[in-house]
Amino acid sequence: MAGTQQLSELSFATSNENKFQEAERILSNLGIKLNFFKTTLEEMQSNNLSDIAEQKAINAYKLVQKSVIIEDDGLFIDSLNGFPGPYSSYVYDTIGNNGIMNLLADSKIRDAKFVSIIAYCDGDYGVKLFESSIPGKISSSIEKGGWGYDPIFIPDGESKTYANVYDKDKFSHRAASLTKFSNWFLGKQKDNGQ
Ligand code: ITT
Repeated sequence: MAGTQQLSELSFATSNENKFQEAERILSNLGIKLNFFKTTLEEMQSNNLSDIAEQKAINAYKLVQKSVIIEDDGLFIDSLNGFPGPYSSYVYDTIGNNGIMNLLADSKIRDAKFVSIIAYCDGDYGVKLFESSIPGKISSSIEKGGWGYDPIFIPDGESKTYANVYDKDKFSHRAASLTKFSNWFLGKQKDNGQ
């Protein structure tokens, strides 16, 4: 349609609606329309987030059969030698934020980082990974609001957790990896004349 800018389109395969909603908002501001492909993807057991993300993207492409992204995240806590890291989803579903608080009860050192890997896959290109991480701290108590680990993760430079910061989408681990991805993806589309 004349005068209407066409958004580039692709799917995000995830079981996690919160992840999708944030990613949809972030990417629409960058000119990409994201479709929700709701599914629980098979995840390999590995200590390496990149390996998990790569395999997840291949599994997602088999299902979606079109350009697709997945995201794999991990909360890495320094004093726990990086735990829960690649096991963040399982740990959240089992011991949750209360369990993390208990593990850190005697710990003054509460440094942590949140890592996001976006993995893109299509039939021609194969898989490409985009990784970002945000340093921060585990709070001394569980705040109200947000989802997942939001109530216990304070990004550096902020006094509140992700659950209560003013605009998480502006600087989150997800925003950073999606920005890297969109730069590459929109450039690739331009090169292909789309
Ligand atoms: P998928 O279907 O996309 O795999 P998932 O929730 O299992 O969804 P991950 O394995 O990537 O996703 O997630 C690791 C854990 O970290 C999981 O418990 C998430 O809820 C949590 N998490 C990821 N990003 C978060 C964020 O921005 N804020 C709070 N918690 C987050």
